[in-house]
Amino acid sequence: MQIATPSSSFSLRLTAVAALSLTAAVAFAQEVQTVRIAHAGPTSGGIAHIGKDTENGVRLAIDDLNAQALVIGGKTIKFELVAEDDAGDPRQANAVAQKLCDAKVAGVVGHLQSGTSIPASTVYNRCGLPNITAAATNPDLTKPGYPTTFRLIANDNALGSALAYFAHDALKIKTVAVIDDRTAYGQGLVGVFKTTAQQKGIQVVAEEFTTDKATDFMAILTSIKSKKPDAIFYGGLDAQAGPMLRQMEQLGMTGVKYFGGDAMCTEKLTDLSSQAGTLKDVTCATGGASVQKMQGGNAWKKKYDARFPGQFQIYSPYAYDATFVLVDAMKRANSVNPKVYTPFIGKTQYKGVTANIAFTAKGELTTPAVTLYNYKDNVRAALN
Ligand code: ABU
Repeated sequence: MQIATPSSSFSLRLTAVAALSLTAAVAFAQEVQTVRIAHAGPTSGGIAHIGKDTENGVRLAIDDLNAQALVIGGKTIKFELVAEDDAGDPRQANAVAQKLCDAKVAGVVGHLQSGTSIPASTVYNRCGLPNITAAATNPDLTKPGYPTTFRLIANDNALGSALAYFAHDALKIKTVAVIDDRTAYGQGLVGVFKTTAQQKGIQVVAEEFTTDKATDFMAILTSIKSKKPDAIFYGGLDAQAGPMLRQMEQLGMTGVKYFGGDAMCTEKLTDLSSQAGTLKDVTCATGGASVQKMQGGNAWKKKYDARFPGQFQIYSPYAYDATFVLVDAMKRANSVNPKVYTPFIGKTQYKGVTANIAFTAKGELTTPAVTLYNYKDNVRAALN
């Protein structure tokens, strides 16, 4: 039997203390902190398919981030999605924004529409919560220069003028009728298109409006038809553009060129128009590269399609990158506290799926891209 001498008992005690501290250190390193990132957008209503696609982008990013078991501020971070539906309604968006401020989430990807993003951005700025939109394109969003607001896509100045140049230079359009849906997006986009088109010598022969809830466009289309424009420019969503294209076909307006921005430039426009013959007259613009031309696009799309079959629309890769941009700033700040990490977002140099991402002082992309699409054989196809 071995008897412990005073010195061996001392060394046993030391070993026990060392083992205890090691256990504590391991426990400390493994302490898990849950960090909630929100997506806010319309996941109900007429463009729920676009809202869900965007939310899917955040969900996929959170899965990929959790697989990395990131350590920030000495803790292993488990990211969690908080999904909020603003129903595309500015008042509900304000309520959602206040709820997310009160819930102290770490960051927001959203909102999707300009009419919701603009008022919500003021709420987020008040509570110091960073918000990155992957979709809203009205230039007014970044005009206040809130340090909390960022946009990961080209804005309507780029989309509207690219479409006006294409209409004039490529399609030799001489006359156009414009229609907007009375939203911040629709009115803003039509405004940019109209100004640029007129500068190029295109004559605006009719100006009409509808709403983002309308389904019947026969009256305004009949009025426009009587003016015989070469083209119609629509500032609005695919939920209206689809039925409008179908009604144009019913009125014998096949051959009239039809232009619009990113919110109607979806894969679902084909179904929403019931594969109308007028679909072949559509040219629309989105604020980024096509997925096929994005630096990480093809591999990313494969992963997205495997996880969310048949749900891809437009903005999910931008929402995916927006989530990573928030977390990249957290990593550089070594903090998940919005007060600490928000200033790091402005200094982003992030190689994303969509592009190399960096922001201007106002929170716009430094090098935004624009892609034009048409619908060849009822399938959306990039022109550039
Ligand atoms: N940019 C398309 C989404 C609609 C919007 O900006 O309101």
